[in-house]
Amino acid sequence: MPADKDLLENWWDDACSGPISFMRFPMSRDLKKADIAVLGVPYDLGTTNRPGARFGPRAMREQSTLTGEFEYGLWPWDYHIAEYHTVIDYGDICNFAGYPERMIKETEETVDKILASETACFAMGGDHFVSLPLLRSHVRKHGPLALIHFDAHSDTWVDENYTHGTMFYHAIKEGLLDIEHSIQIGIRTPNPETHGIDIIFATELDEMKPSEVAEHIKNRVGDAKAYLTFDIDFLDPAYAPGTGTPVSGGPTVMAGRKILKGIRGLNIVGADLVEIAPAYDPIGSITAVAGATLGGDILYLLSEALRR
Ligand SMILES: [Mn+2]
Repeated sequence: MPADKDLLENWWDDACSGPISFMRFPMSRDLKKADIAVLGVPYDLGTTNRPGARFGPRAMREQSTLTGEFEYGLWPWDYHIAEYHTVIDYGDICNFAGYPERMIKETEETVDKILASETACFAMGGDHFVSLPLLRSHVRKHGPLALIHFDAHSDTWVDENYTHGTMFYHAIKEGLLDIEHSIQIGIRTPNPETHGIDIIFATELDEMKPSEVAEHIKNRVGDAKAYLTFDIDFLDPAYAPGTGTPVSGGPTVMAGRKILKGIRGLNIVGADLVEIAPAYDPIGSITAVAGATLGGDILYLLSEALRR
């Protein structure tokens, strides 16, 4: 699709003014004109510890007015996505408070609709459980997907309950994952069963350069169609305290950004960023600033995959 010239020519100047949408992309549900849709899934009933990730999408949107204000795009990417693709902020899944099964249905139906119109989806959680309905829709469209999973937790606990620690066990059980090309990065909690997924533990990560981590991921994923999921608790709580289950000993925001930029070129067909619970940010919205920035990086990865 041609560049969104209208957007580039009418950019908001100030981060503190104007309507709030993700990176200033227009709020719209016109999928015919969109290459990528940003979708909020403000659900946190899967949380096992501190709740509050339902406010993640709103916090990411607000802080992204700064990351997305520049007509030149998000540094260090050297162009603006709008030069190549039309991005819309589709708004949120809603009408499910207190009804997890309704959230699952609404999310799958909405994402099925987005993907059916040849639009890619970047979702903002919400707790990490939302990745299960998101994955189901993407697999219906693309077939089983390699999982590129940034997290302090494996989220593959063998447990029939639906929580934010079990959804990738369910994804494996449902046959959604291309295990041979899947990888988890940053794990630093007990993980009794890997299910055959490759893992870069946080201790290993700390010994590696971000470029080495990126190479390792690229070698594992290869040319497989992939779904990228980024739990903000991948980062050390020094950079992301505003989250449900923080774990000390994680990487910096810069390491995360370098790894993401380092995997450009992978065939990433869908993505999410989850677990921002802004109420636990001590001051300055630091977790949401990190999430908005990393979310921008992920949009670039999706855009570059579309151009492959
Ligand atoms: Mn986690």
